[in-house]
Amino acid sequence: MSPVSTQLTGTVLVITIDHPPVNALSHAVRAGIVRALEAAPANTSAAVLQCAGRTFFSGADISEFGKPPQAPTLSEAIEALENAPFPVVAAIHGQALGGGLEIALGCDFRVMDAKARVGLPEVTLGLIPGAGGTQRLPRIAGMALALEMASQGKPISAAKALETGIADAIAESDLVASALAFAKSKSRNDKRSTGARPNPETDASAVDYWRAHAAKRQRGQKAPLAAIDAVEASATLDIASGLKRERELFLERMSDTQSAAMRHLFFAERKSAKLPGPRTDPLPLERAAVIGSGTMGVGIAASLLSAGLSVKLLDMSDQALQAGYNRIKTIFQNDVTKGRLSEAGCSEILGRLAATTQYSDLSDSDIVIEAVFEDIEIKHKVFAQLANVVGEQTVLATNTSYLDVDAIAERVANPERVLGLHFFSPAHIMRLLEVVRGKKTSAMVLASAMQLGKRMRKVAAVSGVCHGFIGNRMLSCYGREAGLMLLEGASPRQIDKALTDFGMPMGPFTMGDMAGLDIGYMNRQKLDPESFEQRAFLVHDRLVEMDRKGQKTGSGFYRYEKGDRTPLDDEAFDDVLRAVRSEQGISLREFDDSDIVDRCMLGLINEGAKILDEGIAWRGSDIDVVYANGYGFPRYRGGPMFYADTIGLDAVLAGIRANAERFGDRWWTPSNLLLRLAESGERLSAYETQSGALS
Ligand code: 3H9
Repeated sequence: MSPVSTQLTGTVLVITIDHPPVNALSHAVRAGIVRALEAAPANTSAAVLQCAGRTFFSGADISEFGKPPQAPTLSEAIEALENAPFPVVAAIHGQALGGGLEIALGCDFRVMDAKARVGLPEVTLGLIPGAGGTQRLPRIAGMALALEMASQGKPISAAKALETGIADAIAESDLVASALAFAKSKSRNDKRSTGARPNPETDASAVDYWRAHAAKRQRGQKAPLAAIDAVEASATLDIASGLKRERELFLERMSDTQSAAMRHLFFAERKSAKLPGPRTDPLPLERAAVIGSGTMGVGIAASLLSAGLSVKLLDMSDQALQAGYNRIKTIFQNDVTKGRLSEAGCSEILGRLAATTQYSDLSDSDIVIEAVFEDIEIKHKVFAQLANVVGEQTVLATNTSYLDVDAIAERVANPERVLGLHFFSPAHIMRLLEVVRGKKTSAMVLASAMQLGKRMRKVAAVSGVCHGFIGNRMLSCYGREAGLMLLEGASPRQIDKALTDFGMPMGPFTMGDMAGLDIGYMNRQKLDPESFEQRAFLVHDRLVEMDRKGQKTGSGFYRYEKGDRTPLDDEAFDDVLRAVRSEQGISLREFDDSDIVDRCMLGLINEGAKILDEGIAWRGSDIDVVYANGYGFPRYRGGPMFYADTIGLDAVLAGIRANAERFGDRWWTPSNLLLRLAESGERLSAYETQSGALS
C-alpha cells in the first residue's frame, strides 16, 4: 500500500504521508507525492502536504544512501511541487529535517505547529543538504541564517522560522485545520516558486565568520565547509546552476569516508539501545534515589530530574547534602538564565528533589544509583544498607568505573536486580551511559536501564563485567602506549598534538593533568602490578609523588598559571622525564606523528576486538558508540572499530605484529577475532557476537 493518500476538501487537495516511524522520504513516499500531484483534479485550487504520526518528514531515507538512486529523486519530487499548477502549503508538525525542510521549501507556503522545529542536520551525517536546501533557504531567509543552519545542523523553533520568513503562519490550535484554512484562502494566482526568487545578498562577513567557526569548532570535518561553499554560491549563481553546484558538493561528501563514518554512528547509536533476544517490558521507574552528593551524584541526580523522575539524594551529613542540593539548583538555574528552561519549569524540577541522611527514607524507591567513593568495601556497605530498606524488586545500580559488579551483586538478595550504570563526568552533560550487565542481571532490569537511558537522553551501550568495562579497559591500552612513547623519546606536547590533530578533543597528557594524576595513581596501587605495564606510568607516578598532580596543583606534565588552564612547557617536568628515562637506560628515538597515532589506535583496536571476542561488548558498533560519546573519538572517523575497517584489518594486523616484534608480545598478541575477520574479509564494526543473546 502506498504511504501517500489524498483527499479533496472542496477544491483543496490534502496529500497525507503516513510512513512510520518518522516519515523518511523513501522511494515510495517520493513516488506517491509525484503521483498525487499528477492525479490532482483539474480544478484544484491549492494543496496541503501533511504527514501523519509523530513528525513531518525527518529527511531523506538514510538507509537508501549508497544504493543506486531510484526515480523520482527527492529533487524531482520537489520540482514537481514547485511546478504544480496550484500553490502547495506544507503543514509542519514535529520536525522538518534535512530533505524534510527542503521539500517544505519547495512548497509555496509553510504553516507550522507552534512546537515544530525545522533544520538542516545533514552535516551531522558528514553531508550537506542535497535537494536545494543551500539554494532555496538563503533565497527565503537570507545568507546569514542559511549559513548557520546548513553548517551547524541545529534546528530552529517555529517562532524563529516565522520571524525569518521560513514559516508563513503558526497554527493557533489545530495544525491541519489552520493549513486547510490557509490553503482555502489561496488560488492558482498565488503560486510563488522559491527558485524564481532573486539571489540573496552576499554576506561576506557571515561567510568568514562561519568558516572560522567551522575550522575551530568542527575541526577536521569537511561537510560544514562544503555547506558554506554551497550557500555562498547561492548569492551569485542562478537557481539551476546553484542546484548543480550543490549536487556536486553533496556527491563529493556522500562518497567520502567521513560521511560513511557518521552514518555508521547514526545507526549504531540507535542499535546500541536495543537488546538482543525477545522484547522485554521495562519496569516503570519513577522514584529514584542517588547515594552520594559529590560531583557524580549531583550530575546523575540532575539527569534523572531532567528525565522527569523524582529523586532523593542521600549523603552522610547535612552539610554535604546542602552543597549537593545547591549544585543541582545551579545546574537548572543556569538553564533558566540561558533561556532553555522557564522559571516555572525550574521550580517544578526542584520540587521533585528531596535530600536525606537516612537510608530508611529510600524505602519506596524504584531504582537506587550509588555514586560513593570507588572502594569495594564502601560499596558493599552501601548495598547492604540499601537491601535492608528497599523492596525486593528495587533496581540497585552502582556507578563504578572499574569495580566488579558481580562481586557487588553477590552479597545482595536478588542479584538479578543489580547492574552497573557507568555515567561519565559531568554526568548531566556527557551523553554516554555504559550499562553494565552482571552475570545475573535480569533482562527486565537491563531493559529498564536502557529505557531510563533514553529518557535521560543518553546514548546507552551495554558492557559485560571486566576491569574498566568497554571504555576504560580500552583506554588503558591507549594510555599505556602514550606513556611508553614518552619514555622512548616523544614529548607530552608532541603526543598530545599528534592525537588532537587526529581529531581527539584533548591529548592524553593534557587530559591526565585535567582529571588529576592522583586518580590513576590510586587506582594503580590497588591493581596487581603484573596486570599492567608499570613502565608506562613511571613518569606519572613520579609526578604524583612530587605533588605535581595536574591542574589542581599547578603542575603535572605541564605547568599552569593561576586561574588559567593553558598547558605550558615546564623545564622542571623535562628534568623529571630525563631522570626517569636515564634510570631506565632507554636510548631515545625520534617519533613522527603518524607513529604516535598508529600505536595508540592499534592499542585501542586490538583491545576492542578482544572485548568483542569475549562477548563483553555485543557489537563492534557498540564500541564505536562508547568511544564517540564518552571519549571524544572524532565522529567523522566513526569510532575505533570503524576506523580499523577504514584502514583495513590486514593493515591493522600487520601493525600489531610489527609492534609485537619490536616491543614483545606481552601487550601485542593479536586478538583472535581480528585474525578471523581479516581472514574472512568481514568488518569489525559490523561484527555481532552470538554469545550475548539474553535468555
Ligand atoms: C538528508 O535529508 C539529505 C538531503 O538533504 C538530500 C538527499 C538527496 N532515514 O531517532 P529515532 C529511523 S539526510 C531513515 O530513534 P526519535 C531510525 O533509524 C537526512 N531512517 O527517533 C530509527 O529506526 P529504528 C537528514 C531514519 O523520535 C527510527 O527511525 N535528516 C531516519 O528519537 C526512529 O528514530 C536527519 O539527519 C531517516 N532520515 O528522533 C534526521 N530518521 O527504530 C535524522 C530516523 O529501526 N533523524 N530514522 O532504530 C533524527 O534526527 C531523529 O530520528 C528524529 C526522531 C529527530 C527524526
